[in-house]
Amino acid sequence: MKKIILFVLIFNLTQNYAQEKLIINTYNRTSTLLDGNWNYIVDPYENGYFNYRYEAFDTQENPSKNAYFLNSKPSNPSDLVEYDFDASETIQVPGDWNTQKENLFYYEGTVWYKKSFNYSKSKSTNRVFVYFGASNYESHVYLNGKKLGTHIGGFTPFNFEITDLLKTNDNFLVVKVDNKRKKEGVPTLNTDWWNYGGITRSVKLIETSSNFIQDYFIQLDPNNKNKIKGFVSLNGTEITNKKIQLSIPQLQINKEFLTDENGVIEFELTNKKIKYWSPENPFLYNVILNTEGEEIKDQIGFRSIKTEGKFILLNDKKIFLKGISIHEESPFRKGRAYSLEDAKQLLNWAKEMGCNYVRLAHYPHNEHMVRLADKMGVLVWEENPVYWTIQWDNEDTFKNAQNQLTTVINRDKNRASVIIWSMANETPSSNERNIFLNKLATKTRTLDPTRLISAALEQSSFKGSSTVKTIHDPFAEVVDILSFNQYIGWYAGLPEECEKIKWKIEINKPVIISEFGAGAKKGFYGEKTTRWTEDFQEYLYEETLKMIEQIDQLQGISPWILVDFRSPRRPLPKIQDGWNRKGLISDDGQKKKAFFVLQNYYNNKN
Ligand code: GCB
Repeated sequence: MKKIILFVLIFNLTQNYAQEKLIINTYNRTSTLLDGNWNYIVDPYENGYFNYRYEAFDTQENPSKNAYFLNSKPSNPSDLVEYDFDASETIQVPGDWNTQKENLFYYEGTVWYKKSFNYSKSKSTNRVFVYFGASNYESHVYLNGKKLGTHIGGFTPFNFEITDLLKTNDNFLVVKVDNKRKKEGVPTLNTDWWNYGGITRSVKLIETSSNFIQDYFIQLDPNNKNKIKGFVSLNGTEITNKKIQLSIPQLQINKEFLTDENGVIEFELTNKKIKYWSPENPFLYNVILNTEGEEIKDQIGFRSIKTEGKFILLNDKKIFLKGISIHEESPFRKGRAYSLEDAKQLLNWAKEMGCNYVRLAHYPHNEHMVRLADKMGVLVWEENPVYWTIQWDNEDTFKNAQNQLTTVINRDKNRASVIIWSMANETPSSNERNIFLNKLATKTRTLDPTRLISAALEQSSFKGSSTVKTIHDPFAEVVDILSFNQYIGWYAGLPEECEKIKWKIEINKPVIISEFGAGAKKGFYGEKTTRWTEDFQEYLYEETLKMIEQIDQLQGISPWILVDFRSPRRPLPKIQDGWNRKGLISDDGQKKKAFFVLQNYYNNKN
């Protein structure tokens, strides 16, 4: 009995994270978008999920008609059904609800989504999956009245197989999306960004053959630049001893492999003619994988990234990361960004400023960003939403954080642009926190030995001095790149403070200043010591850039931030009005004076 209880307990704890394995590269697969108008019902009391005894309908054998996932209709005029998806309003998917519906601007809670569709498979033996790019924060997914599963985390993709539930006509997909912040969540209750709710990225149906290529990792061997290394894995019931053909025509590579008993091939291909991907020449190879019945294509760049003492080496050459931090906020619509056009505008601005690098803060951004960065030659830092104060001693919180990190690594591990996995941002050091982050770092290294690990840490005073700064954090010993945020001149004193500061960083690793900045309202000018003026922000950039030049190990910066972004922590009327104003570009796309200070610095920096 005890054993059964234990099993049930463990199962309950883990089931939210034991989701179906991710299908990667959904860009180049047979797919049908379910984007567009979906019906929605706002459900603050979760009436569609719980009965009046607060028991979840989806755990009951015969749930009442009022379970929203049943998409019920009265069967006769006397029948009592208290909701109707088809008569309810519609909302655009992808997209956050806050900026689409005025009455949902501040809403944090449950909204139900419903999409009806017909579908004919192209081959009767094929399989079909439903894939969500992201949905914030907890999603329960149902097809034709049956639960497919639950996903936790607002910024990572997930999929469920629907082959056996799918009909040719009148399918209905129902999703309960809940964006209530939770203490045990990742992120937790408090963040400096807007908690946009909803199905925020595209939803697709993906059709595959019965034994299909689910996953692959094709990158340069970190220890040998003449070797391409990795694996391909199949999903299906007949995956042993299957032929997989891997070809990279521009390198005259065309090889056949047989899968092992797990449906996996591991390979190493030596080639002395590999053209390396770099910001100056973002060369992508066409990579083609074939199995019986399926062909998958991708565009993959090959490059090496490592550190040596205080240097970062890209393809064995020293590189300084001229960066900028970016939130996933649309430059056009004012809301969560999701489209290729959003990504183009953000990365074009970064390029215009002279960047070769961006920090995608503080959570995984949509896949357009990294795919475009691959094409445009922009290096990328990707980050896990372990932000400020997480419940370090909560095992479930850890699993959640690890699951989100594992998923983004899984999604983006073939992108040459991505060079750094960031474990966390500004987390206070403690024993539990150190164990938590160490475990994340170890996991990351086993999943991906080809990239560097970092975290945005915080600076502190050197031996109690008010003018000498250092990094004093046990996690600094673990990371490959020592990154920290610092706001001298904004949260601590005025910009003139900068010239008094000395840095004493005793660890011989490359240093990146992952954040510095100051708030400025576009069009507000005045004394350079007057808060919120563009002049103050400009002055802070000038002084900070001089100050950090003294750091001998400095190998990159990503100031805070490219564009103003919404945050409920920023209410100051007429200045902030709900926006963090540290952008170098305003929320309506106008460049502030400091943009040009940074542009000038990058243009003159080797
Ligand atoms: C930080 C945080 C960032 C905030 C920023 C600020 O250190 O990492 O999320 O938005 O400061 O503006 O205070």
